[in-house]
Amino acid sequence: MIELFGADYSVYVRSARLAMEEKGLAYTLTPVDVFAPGDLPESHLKRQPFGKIPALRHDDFSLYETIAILRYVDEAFDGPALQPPDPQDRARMTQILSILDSYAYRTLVWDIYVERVYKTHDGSPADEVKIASALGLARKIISSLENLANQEPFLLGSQLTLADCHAAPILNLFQKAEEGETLLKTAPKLSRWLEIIRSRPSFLATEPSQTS
Ligand SMILES: N[C@@H](CCC(=O)N[C@@H](CS)C(=O)NCC(=O)O)C(=O)O
Repeated sequence: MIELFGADYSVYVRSARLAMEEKGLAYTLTPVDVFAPGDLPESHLKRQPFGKIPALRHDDFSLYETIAILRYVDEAFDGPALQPPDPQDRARMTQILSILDSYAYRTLVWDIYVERVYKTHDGSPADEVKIASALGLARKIISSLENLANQEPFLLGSQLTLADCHAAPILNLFQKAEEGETLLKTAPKLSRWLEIIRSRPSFLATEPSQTS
């Protein structure tokens, strides 16, 4: 029995779900809304003391931190391997995961997508200063990922890996912002990859219930 705790709008939750979908695993998603007003339930803080999503339970084993969850999902279950056997390819995958966590999530999702698309839904103004200050780093992130992206169809070539699972939700949101759309036009390999990923059953099955 695999239970994931989190919300379908979360890019980190979607990364974990993409890996489970690609492995062909049955799991349940138990809703935890980290952005709901008020304190997070104690039960979630016991699972994830930092108050983030996702968290995973597999029988009596509990785990939090998305990269750990991604690796566990790949290594503990049957199904297609989501990590390359070659040490250099595996290092490349880990490098991409680290770039996504260290730089891309905050810059591309919070500083640009949330400001430009999510916050302005109800007519609130975007923080133009925040967006403008994020653009330099966004350019560096996109050009670095474009340089590291191998060849079609996936980021590391013929095998879909955890790097694809983690990059897809972040870059998918980023492209919805006009700045993201413009920047991704300068990255043909990433743009093509995003099209391929978006048409996969795993991506379609994890579409958030409220899309932007
Ligand atoms: N290091 C955590 C980060 C997860 C994360 O930041 N999740 C976001 C949702 S996409 C969250 O829970 N944010 C709530 C908050 O920052 O208060 C992981 O890898 O799982």
